[in-house]
Amino acid sequence: MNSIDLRSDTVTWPTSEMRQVMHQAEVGDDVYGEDPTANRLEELAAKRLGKEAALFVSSGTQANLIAILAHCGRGDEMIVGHLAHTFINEAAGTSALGGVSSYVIPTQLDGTLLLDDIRVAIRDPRDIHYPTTRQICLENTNGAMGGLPLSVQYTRSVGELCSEYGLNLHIDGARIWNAATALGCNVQTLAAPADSISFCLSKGLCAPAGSILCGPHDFIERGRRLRKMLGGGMRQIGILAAAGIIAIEKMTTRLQEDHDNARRLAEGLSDIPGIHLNLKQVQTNMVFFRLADSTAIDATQMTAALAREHNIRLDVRGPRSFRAVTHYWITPERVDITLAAIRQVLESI
Ligand code: TLP
Repeated sequence: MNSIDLRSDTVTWPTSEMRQVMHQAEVGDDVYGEDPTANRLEELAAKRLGKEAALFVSSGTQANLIAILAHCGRGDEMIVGHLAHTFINEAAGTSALGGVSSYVIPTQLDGTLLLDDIRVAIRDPRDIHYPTTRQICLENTNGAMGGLPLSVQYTRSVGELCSEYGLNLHIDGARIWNAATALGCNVQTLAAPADSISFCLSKGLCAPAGSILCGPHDFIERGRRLRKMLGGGMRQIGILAAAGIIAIEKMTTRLQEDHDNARRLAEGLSDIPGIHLNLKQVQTNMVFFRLADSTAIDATQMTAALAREHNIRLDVRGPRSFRAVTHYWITPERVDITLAAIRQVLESI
């Protein structure tokens, strides 16, 4: 990777070990259930997440969509945070394709949804005016709120609320391994309160494509049909699944390095005049920061200068704000190069 690309962990290239196993992967037609490598990946994922079964799907968006369509029917409703990826970044697939209504409540600064807000949002099933509440969606880590991990205790409390009202809990766990790493807990413990959980192989875990959806056998069987309906039955996917196995076996155990690099970046940024950030918000692989109002350039001009002059890429998140995401290809040296470049751009204006 020649540029220093901090826009997201989705930009990660597969490792050389992944490329090797992809080359040698045993394959079959996965729509017939005959791809041995895809089957191995699904078994491994289900076991690691502590769920009965798993489904290999094309993307995090598809995993969430399948989960929601498998839990909810047309006219049903899910409760979701206003900054949840499922609500803002998935092209409204749940309403466009599933006729599922979203009851949107505020995502808090720590990425949680308030239990009181959830209670208010749950519809009275006896009132025929309302859609039927079926599901609550959580996101762990929360991508729009600094990549903050939701604790085991919080997740359990939402799980208990779901049991009380007979609702399903789906966790968009695109970065659940980052959450488990940051919290120092087993990923199974974080997944336990959820009826279903998705996670991405293609982000910090470096696989070139693919996500996993986990849950009970019958739910995954419904999901397999929905995946076909959505055009996601992909035949010889063992080539991709082989990289996914390395992602789970090898890449989930090294995420602390990415978190340490994010902290290194955040601490360095907080020393640069004209940059504001909240160090407490940096707990995983994301750093959200902003330019002081007095700075003569805005975020778009700053990223253009960094790209043009230093081959460094940042994600613009607002007129003066950015997101930087660390990952396998961002070493401590690359963090230091980035800090020096940002300092240089700001000093030159
Ligand atoms: N997130 C991407 C962008 O779409 C914003 C990113 O760069 O962070 N859930 C969460 C929490 C995500 O952050 C993402 C991707 C997804 C689901 C969707 O995954 P893909 O891109 O595989 O569909």
